[in-house]
Amino acid sequence: MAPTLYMSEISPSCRAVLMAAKTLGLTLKVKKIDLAKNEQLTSHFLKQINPQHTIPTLIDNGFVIWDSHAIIAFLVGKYGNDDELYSQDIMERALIDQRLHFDSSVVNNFTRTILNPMLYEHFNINLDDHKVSIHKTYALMEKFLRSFPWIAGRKVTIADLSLIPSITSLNVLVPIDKAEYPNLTNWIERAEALPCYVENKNGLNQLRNLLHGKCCCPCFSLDWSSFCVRGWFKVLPYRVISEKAIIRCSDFEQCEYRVLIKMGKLKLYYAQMSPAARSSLLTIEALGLDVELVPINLVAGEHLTPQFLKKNPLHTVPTLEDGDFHLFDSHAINAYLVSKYGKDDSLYPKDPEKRAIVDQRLHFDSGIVFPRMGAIVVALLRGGAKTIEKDKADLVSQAYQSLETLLEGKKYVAGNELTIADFSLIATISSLNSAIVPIASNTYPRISEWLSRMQALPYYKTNQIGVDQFKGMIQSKLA
Ligand SMILES: N[C@@H](CCC(=O)N[C@@H](CS)C(=O)NCC(=O)O)C(=O)O
Repeated sequence: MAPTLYMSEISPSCRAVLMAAKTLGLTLKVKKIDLAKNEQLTSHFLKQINPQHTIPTLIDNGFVIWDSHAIIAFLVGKYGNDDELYSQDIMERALIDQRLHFDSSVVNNFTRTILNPMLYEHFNINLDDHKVSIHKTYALMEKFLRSFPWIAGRKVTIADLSLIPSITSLNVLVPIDKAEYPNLTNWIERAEALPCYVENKNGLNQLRNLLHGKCCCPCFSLDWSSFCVRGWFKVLPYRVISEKAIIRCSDFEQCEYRVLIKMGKLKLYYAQMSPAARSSLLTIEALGLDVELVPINLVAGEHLTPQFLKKNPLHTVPTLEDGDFHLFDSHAINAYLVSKYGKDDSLYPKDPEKRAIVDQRLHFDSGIVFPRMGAIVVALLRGGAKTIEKDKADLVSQAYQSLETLLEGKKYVAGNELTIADFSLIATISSLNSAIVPIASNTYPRISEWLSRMQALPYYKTNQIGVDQFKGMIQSKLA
């Protein structure tokens, strides 16, 4: 029986799944969900389909999975004929994963904070507030595409299929200038020539038409000044220097980057206080790996030095160095470490259904929980806020509610086995619990039990040390 996809063509994430299915030659039974009518919030949808009430959600022979990235990886694993779209090569896959989490945590946030409020919540958005962040995202894409025609190398991968709908939707809001972003423009043109692009085209046109009445960008004739400031999220500022650290070859026709990667001792650039870095520390401990830990002082700006930017243009910790291979994004790093150095696959199972659930939880952290925490931390640290805004705290509580539901009948977040999804989520959730929105055991009994279970791990201390530092920092900013 064909898998069922709950979707709306207007949503970039749903279009990504449609493009993947088309590429795989897979027919899906499509059930349209109208977000404007809150059809994702009916008790049937919440109880039977997806308690996190997001689309796309896929049901395949009784197996339910949501998050477009997790769905696409699952479909390729189950229905793909070879590893074309999602290479089995550990390094190639790590790069694809990194781009997927870039989509999840950076690009998709524009959907959540600009498009969805405009379309469904009737918020007036001043695009001027977001233009700098959007241009930084375009600039990063431009760098990613400097050496290769596709976003993770020479071939189309699921990272392209995820990013094409997100970026082309952003292009409707803030047009991409060919002179400023030639690589990005060429990539979009290449994407438009793909047979699967038809699955993006229809929804993109619908989005364009819908926004026509609501949007204030220069491609429409409406007046900017009629839109007031709204929107709680700002993408962390970043500067782009070079992608050389990841891809050393500028001529993709002549050279396979994997050949150029020399192996050496593993190094992790980290900050103990950083939840993302702590998830990698937990993974390293669980795998018993010998890794040189290099502390990066974020307050002193050590992540903004030219040397560090060469390793990671997004200047985030953690960043992994494995010989000449550099990888950022904790979720991608943790998956890479287990795939490459794990004695078995228990922390990141190879079984397609189990892996899809772990992937979905990883994207729940990178796309939902972590950015909600980030919005609060940025307001306190850089915005001069002295209190935690109620709207932002409520979003954290909503994420707790989702996690509480996800933990039903499970010891760990993705089932009864410990996985890297536990490491990502414990690092973020324990930080939130310590100083931002405390978790009451009577409201969230399952989360509380899971926290205790995680605290009992022999190597949990590495997280606790950072949580205590994080708590001290947050408390020092609160009035
Ligand atoms: N999705 C990324 C997020 C990493 C991240 O934002 N790290 C923060 C510390 S928690 C950071 O390095 N901030 C410094 C900056 O962005 O300049 C991951 O999982 O690694």
